[in-house]
Amino acid sequence: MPFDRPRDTLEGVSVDDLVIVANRLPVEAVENSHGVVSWRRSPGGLVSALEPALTGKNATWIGWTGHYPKAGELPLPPIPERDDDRDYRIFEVPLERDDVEQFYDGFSNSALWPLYHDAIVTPQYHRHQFDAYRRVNMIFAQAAARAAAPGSTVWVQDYQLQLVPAMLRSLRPDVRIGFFLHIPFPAPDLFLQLPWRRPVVLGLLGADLIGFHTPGGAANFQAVTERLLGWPSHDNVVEVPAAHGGRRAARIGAFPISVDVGEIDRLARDESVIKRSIELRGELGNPKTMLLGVDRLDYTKGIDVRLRAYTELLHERRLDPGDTVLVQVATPSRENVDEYQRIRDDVELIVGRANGDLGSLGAPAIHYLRQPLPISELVSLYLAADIMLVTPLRDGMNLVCKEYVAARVDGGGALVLSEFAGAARELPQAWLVNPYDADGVKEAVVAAATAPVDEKQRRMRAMRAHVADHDVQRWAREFLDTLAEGSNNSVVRSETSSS
Ligand code: ADQ
Repeated sequence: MPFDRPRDTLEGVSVDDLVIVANRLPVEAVENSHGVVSWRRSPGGLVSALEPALTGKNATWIGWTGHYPKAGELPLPPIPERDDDRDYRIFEVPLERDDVEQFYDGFSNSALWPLYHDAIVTPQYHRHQFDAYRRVNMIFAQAAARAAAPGSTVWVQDYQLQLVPAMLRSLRPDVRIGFFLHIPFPAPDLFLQLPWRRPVVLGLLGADLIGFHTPGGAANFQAVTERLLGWPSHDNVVEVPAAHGGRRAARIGAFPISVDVGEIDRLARDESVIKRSIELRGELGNPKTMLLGVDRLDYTKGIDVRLRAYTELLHERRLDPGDTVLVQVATPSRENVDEYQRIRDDVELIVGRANGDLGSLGAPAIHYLRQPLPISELVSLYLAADIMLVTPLRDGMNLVCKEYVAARVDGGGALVLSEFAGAARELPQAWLVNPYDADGVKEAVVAAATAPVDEKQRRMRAMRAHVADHDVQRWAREFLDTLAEGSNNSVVRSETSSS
């Protein structure tokens, strides 16, 4: 019977070997006060999620440093292949300025990102940018093909690398390939706008397992494959014609990502973090109610939505300007893309107007920081905030709301959460809002601010129980276990297929 996978080549070979392929590496360059650049572990969920899976294995992480050579700048020092905190290898994919402009700022962040987020801003489709996307995806696929041991597992991450699974399969049919999409997969009618929809879907179907945050994303993808390719699919499996005849199974599943609950819990109980949270409230003038937003400065996050709602509530005196503060921390992001400059301007206009109209000397209505903060400072802010505002117009999951819940070891706090964040399915006890309904957002903020303490605690208890049981390490384990399980039955015999 024709099988696509030459299984005999796997015999006697360790299948534990794991290669992660992600746009970014798990290390970042930092410069000390003497101008000396070194590498340190990147903060962020993906690194904590995947490190337990990588540790103790013969493992490699392939990605880009986030820098490209600029005229007159000294080159960055080489990344140590291994160091004390890390027992897996790093394999750098160098990107040139043109790649960054066309593949990253261009096709990834000006076409795919807006399209996959419900076309909140108009996606820009340019042939030369897709050509760069294809070229850079091939560079990543070739790097993975070189780094993967025979029969090993390769796990490709996110929308920047959707062509890698099929490219890698053609280079290395012996490896097991997983793909996870960290952003939403849109409704079929939207996705089908994409001029290069077919290569993107075929690229993804090169994987043995394609993971999404929600069942809705998985269902959208399955509907697209049916409409576009007409290949049989059932029970979350698409039957893909295989290179050597017959069919192979590409499985589709929902794996909601989460946060490093253990680490956030540890920080939230740390004395210096607790002390800092008390200090922060003091610095804000010990208001009766403190509201908080923490986001990348991205137009999908609905930062403007919440700031407008809050400002109107102050104007209407439904919140007391003398006794309420809002802190918005927004980390700069993708600043070369026009739409990101526009959202920055919009947000800063709202903040400026609110403070001009409603603030007083030394007591602005909105405290706005456009900077990244260390996670310990974020946890202090989470502990200090009475109400967390998470109002994206669309979000694959949203980790900030789960970080807030994980940090509230005191059982306090209240979460206002957009229905259009993937996390809303798991946290129905939040005050859920439609971010397009300005009055609804205002109602929810007032309801969260005025709810009885026992109601807030009841809601928070339920959310904490869910998050405690579904941490990011569980997410990685479940994806990799599902990928491994499929290796024995991922071959569909041609005569049993239902085409
Ligand atoms: P993002 O769009 O980046 O992630 P999110 O899930 O909220 O969005 O994660 C942001 C992370 O950045 C959080 O861990 C947060 O703490 C951190 N962060 C935000 N502002 C910060 C600041 N000022 N300083 C320091 N850290 C800050 C994409 C998808 C999401 C999906 C994740 C993971 O868009 O939907 O949840 O990937 O799959």
